[in-house]
Amino acid sequence: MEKIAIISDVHGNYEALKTVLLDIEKRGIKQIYCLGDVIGKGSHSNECLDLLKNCFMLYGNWEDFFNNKRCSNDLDLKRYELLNAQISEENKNRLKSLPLCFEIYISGRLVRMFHATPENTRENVLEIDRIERIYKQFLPTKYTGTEIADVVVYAHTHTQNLMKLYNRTLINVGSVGNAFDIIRNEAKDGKCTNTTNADYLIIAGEINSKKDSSISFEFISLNYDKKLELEKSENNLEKEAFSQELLTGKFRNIKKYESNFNDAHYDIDNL
Ligand SMILES: [Mn+2]
Repeated sequence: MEKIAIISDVHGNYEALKTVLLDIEKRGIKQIYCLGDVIGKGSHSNECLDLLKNCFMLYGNWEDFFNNKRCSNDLDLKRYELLNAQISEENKNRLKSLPLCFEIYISGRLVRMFHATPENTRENVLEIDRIERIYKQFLPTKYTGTEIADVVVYAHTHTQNLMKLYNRTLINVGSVGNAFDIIRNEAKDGKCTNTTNADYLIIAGEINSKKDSSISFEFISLNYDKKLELEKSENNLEKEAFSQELLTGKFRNIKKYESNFNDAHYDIDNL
């Protein structure tokens, strides 16, 4: 039985990433996959890219934003300029060649990984969405292979989740450096401690094997030094909003969970 680690949404949070990488190393896991959004929001985008030099990386919405300078307002432009000043030429070149999707067989299952959906890096799929919308996560697109996936591993919404659907498995690995809740229901929500940790996923099974055998998924949630990370966060345009997210686990544009939330999710920005 081999193990792989899947991380995502580091968002320039150096302390969180260091804590996660140390944990992965302690467990003797050699292979790490990163599902994108290494950069942006936090202050240490370049340092995080350096730490992930030997890690397989996919494209997230923040890499897409930076590569293609997708600025639609003043804040975007400032964010772009700050990243442009922080990121080394070598790392900029690396960001240009990231794939959107990755597929691997583990214990006979086709495991497909991407940042948000098999079609783009910025659409939000949440556990409260309609079932057919969630099911679309398994379907092939022009960016993927031609099969329906058995297991889909994605991220983008910064919250860990595992769901079995039509005998398939959908997993959100959560976020290493910017874990939070997009939605909260004050009457129903439990403790929020978990949403301020550094989160990632481990899969154990026969890697690169099409033969059916055992597979398991393990969520890891690690405490890390948030205060130190924030102390070292100079030159950050969004320090206040980012601090609030790190310390309280509340997304800056948090929505109250309403029954009609399904129709509003396209509006969420800053993920
Ligand atoms: Mn993100």
